[in-house]
Amino acid sequence: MIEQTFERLESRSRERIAAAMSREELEAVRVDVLGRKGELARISKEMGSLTAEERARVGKLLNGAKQGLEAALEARKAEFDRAALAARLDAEWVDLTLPATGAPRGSLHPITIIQSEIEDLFVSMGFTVLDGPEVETEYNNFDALNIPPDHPARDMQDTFWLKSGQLLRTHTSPVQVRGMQKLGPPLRMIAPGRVFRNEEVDASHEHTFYQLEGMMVDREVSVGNLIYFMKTLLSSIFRKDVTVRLRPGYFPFVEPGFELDIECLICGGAGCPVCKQSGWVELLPCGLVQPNVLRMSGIDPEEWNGFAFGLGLTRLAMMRYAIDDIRLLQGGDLRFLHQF
Ligand code: FA5
Repeated sequence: MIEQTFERLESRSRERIAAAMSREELEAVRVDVLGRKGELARISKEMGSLTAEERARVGKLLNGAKQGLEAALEARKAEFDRAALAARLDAEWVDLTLPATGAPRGSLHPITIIQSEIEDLFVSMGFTVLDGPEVETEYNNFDALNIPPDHPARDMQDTFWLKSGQLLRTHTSPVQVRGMQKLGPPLRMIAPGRVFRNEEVDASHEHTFYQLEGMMVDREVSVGNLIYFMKTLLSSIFRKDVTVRLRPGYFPFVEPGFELDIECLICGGAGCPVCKQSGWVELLPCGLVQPNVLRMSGIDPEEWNGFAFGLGLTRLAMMRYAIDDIRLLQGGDLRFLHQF
């Protein structure tokens, strides 16, 4: 009986559909049963030899079987889809109630920390913070500081010259010149910034480093005033007594000029590569402003005088944090920088 043939075919196929464990196995069942060379197609081909009445009966059975099996295949496929989705949701599960991990936070560079501390201190004492360009004129960097062309003091600082005839400032002292012209007397200013020298790099020398210039112009400024401000600066940065020594220093723009050295805090004065085994670190050259320097910037030295200093900010950072190699400061190593 043809009906039984269909029934057997359908129930066998349904068993195979239920037993299929993957989309591939399911597809293989579909090809075997419903494909162009499948079992239903074979029956359909044989219908040509039937009578019209039989053909109508078999055709109906054929369509019924086809629709029933197609639905069973779709249902099984949907089961696979649901299982796949459930597995994916399980694997990609995210607990939205967990606290966020947050973006990694940066930290301030040690030189930035010290610079802003010194700025706050001097602002509290009535000083203005000035900025100057890193590309300077020869006049501001040298001439106006009483260092005329051919003066041997020009060789004290190896200069990077630009094709334009300008230069990369070798110190922050040109901002003194700009400050005197901009503010006029009396004035109190500081100017932190980056300076450049064509120098051999070692544990305590960089070609690019930071200084912080300071200047006060008023009536009857004394070396006593200068020493007071320098002491205040050092005790505020180190928050403890540090041993310093003052010795004569030569700079054409100050007279008298001093070198204020600090006992090396890396080795405690015993000698190391940072202090070049001397136990002392040159930190804070200073002095009373040379009258010519005032005059060249339009200030009458008969009426006004002043002091100036040029703090080695990079070296100060090294002393404060006991950093034993200047190259670490600009090396960009985050493991180093994250300590501050
Ligand atoms: C000057 O640059 C003067 N303009 C300072 C000054 C200003 C004197 C006002 C008087 C009045 P000097 O070349 O010594 O001076 O440099 C000042 C400080 O910068 C030094 O004491 C030192 O701490 C730092 N310094 C100098 N060269 C380097 C370098 N290559 N690397 C790191 N720090 C340096």
